[in-house]
Amino acid sequence: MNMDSGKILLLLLCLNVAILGVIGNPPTCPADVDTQCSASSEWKGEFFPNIPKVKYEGPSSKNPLAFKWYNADEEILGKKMKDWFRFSVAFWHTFRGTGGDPFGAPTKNWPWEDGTNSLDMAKRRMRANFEFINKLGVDRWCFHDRDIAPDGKTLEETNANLDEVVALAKELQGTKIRPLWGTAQLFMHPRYMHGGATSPELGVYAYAAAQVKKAIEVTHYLGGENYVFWGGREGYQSLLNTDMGRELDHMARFLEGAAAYKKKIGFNGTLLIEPKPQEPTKHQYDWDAATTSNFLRKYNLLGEFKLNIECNHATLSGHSCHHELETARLNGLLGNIDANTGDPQTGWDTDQFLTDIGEATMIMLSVVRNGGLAPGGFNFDAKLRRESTDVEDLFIAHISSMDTLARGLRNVAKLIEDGSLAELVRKRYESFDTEIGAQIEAGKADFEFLEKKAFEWGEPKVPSAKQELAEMIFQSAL
Ligand code: XUL
Ligand code: CO
Repeated sequence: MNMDSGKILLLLLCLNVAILGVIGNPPTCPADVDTQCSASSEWKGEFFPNIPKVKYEGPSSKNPLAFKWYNADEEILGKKMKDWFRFSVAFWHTFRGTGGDPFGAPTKNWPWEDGTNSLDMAKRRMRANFEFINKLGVDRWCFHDRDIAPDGKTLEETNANLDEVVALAKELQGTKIRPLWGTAQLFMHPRYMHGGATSPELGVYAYAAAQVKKAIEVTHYLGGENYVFWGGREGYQSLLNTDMGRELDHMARFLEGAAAYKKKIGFNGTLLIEPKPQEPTKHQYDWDAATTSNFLRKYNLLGEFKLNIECNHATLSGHSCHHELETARLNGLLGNIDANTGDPQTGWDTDQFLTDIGEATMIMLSVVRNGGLAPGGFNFDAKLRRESTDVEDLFIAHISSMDTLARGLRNVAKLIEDGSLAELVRKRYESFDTEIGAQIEAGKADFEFLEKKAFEWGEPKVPSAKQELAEMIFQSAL
């Protein structure tokens, strides 16, 4: 090739690139590649071009981007798997999680992010959210108002930003996808440093009410099925400067106000309170399921609210997730699960994806006893580890946890079919399946009567609890 033909070829190549740049295919955001997307808010390409729609391939599959145990339409215990779970993607972790921690900078450089919190960026992120949800094959998502749209200079401007992003979300949802729940973020902004509903400052209480009012409205507009209250800053740091009684009364009034407004606008979603013992406050008022149930009972709010049990919050309060689920269920309050898990060696809310099959089986025991969670479901309140930085890790994490919970459900079906665990429990209480047992359970055996029986029967024979046998039966189903 001589010099001239080389130059001509170079010219043709340049022309080709220039023409493609003008009229070529819409740009895509390639996964696992360092390039940044175009800055235009109108950018509508594929965010995850290397990830196909996730399918069920069965337990022998080695494909990390396929389900091995979660088979959405398969019926287990009389319900399709997708209806037992009603899985939801948490916008804040999946699309706002940066990998930053108190000791280090963000580690995630998602190709669609431009490093700003602009309205344009919020819209582009929303498009990524719905492509993710569609490819994962779930029908639900959860959000805080401030994750999805940036603060403005005034409350009016902030509401207008929210409306703009919500309008796009509504369009992208289509007919199938809807929020499992929405919520208001009443913990990031410095105005909420003493709490929202429990702030000693009246102006903050009013601001929080306005924010929740708006968040309920947009959740309703998007067809949301529930609305959550997580009171991250509704608690105290020191009782020396706190009027706890007054703060609890205020919190009850606030929740009453939300319940009244929900009815006023015809929102039929369930209102859910999400217990957590502490972090960020030293002591959060909604410590655990039992504390929150008692709060609802005291303030006559039992008919208006249910609970959203988060597994990592359960372990922080010194309980197992299963204990919290059973406490909520037995009070008729099991509404939703924030599916995640903590770390046994770490004492804070690590929000990890749940991958322990035993724990998943315990969780599903409660869910099956509850007859499912609808209109609640399983929200993945879980984030990638700081060190997991590939776009595909977002998919792998969700798939892995969905499979874990699916195995939990399949194991519960095995335990029920086998029947020996239920029989073991039945046998432990069979002394109450008698005439006198029935009298006691009906509240018809007074202490004089029982004393007579105790004298008559003498020292009772106490049988074994059979815990190890129960554990053996449980293990054999995993
Ligand atoms: C915080 C937490 C929240 C709630 C919603 O620990 O779990 O993300 O789920 O505000
Ligand atoms: Co949560």
